[in-house]
Amino acid sequence: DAIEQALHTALGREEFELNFQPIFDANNLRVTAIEALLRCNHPQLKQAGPDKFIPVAESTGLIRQIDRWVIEHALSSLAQLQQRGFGGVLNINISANELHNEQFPSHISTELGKHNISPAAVELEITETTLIDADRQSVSVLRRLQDIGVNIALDDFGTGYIGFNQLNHYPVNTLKIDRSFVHAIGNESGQKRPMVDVVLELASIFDLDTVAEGVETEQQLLRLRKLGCNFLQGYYLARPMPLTELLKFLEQHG
Ligand code: G
Ligand code: G
Ligand code: MN
Ligand code: NA
Repeated sequence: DAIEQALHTALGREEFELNFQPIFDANNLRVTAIEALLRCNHPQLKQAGPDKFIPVAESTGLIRQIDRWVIEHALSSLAQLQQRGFGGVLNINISANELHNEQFPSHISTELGKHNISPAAVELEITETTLIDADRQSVSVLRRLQDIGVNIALDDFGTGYIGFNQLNHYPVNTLKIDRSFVHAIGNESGQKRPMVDVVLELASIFDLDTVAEGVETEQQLLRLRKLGCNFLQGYYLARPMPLTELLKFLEQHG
């Protein structure tokens, strides 16, 4: 198919690129983490965006090459950030696919060593829907990743239907609250409190860190801070940007 062809071409021509979006401490608005986001300059994929081309990459098996590319470039960018004094965490999105790849934890370990990066400086994001499907093998891969010392975040949290019990047993450090909950803030007609409050309470029961995604207004920021959300990410605070811009941004906001 057309997207698959374009992915092959893009991989061959190094047409991928990472953008970086800062994540802020909700209380003092310091940058505590940065999420790496994949972009592709191939004309067809630029249009489509990762939402469209990642699923194609997953179904064709190209995702492993893409994930490798992302990890390699994310870690070398993190090494540059650290040289400029950044002491926070880099969040890297990985495909569900890797949870069925027994070699994945040792690949991460090798790459961390190669770039001389401490595992605690990395958080791997997997989508909640992925974890719902988790079988023994994926849980054991996640556990091995945590044993190495990297953090695990559940992305788009609240869009799936993960159970209490699962949350208790899965190796997870952080919940990234889906932006639909953030957008609902202020529109909770007939509800006593916003849904996001329920998610925050759930996180506190399991002693998990919380990141609110898609923060676009000051009202949302103030509300999330008041409700005790730990970290904030969204256009109101900073958009995803290339590394050179990020370095300037950090100089101004460090
Ligand atoms: O950045 P953007 O909003 O276009 O991202 C859309 C989706 O693509 C998000 O759900 C995000 O998790 C996913 N995504 C972005 N970058 C990567 C990446 O490097 N690897 C994987 N597997 N998914 C990514
Ligand atoms: O699913 P994941 O959280 O990985 O997706 C991250 C995507 O969300 C990025 O592609 C980024 O461009 C997008 N994003 C980041 N901040 C905002 C925001 O404030 N509003 C919206 N609508 N999208 C955002
Ligand atoms: Mn993400
Ligand atoms: Na998300």
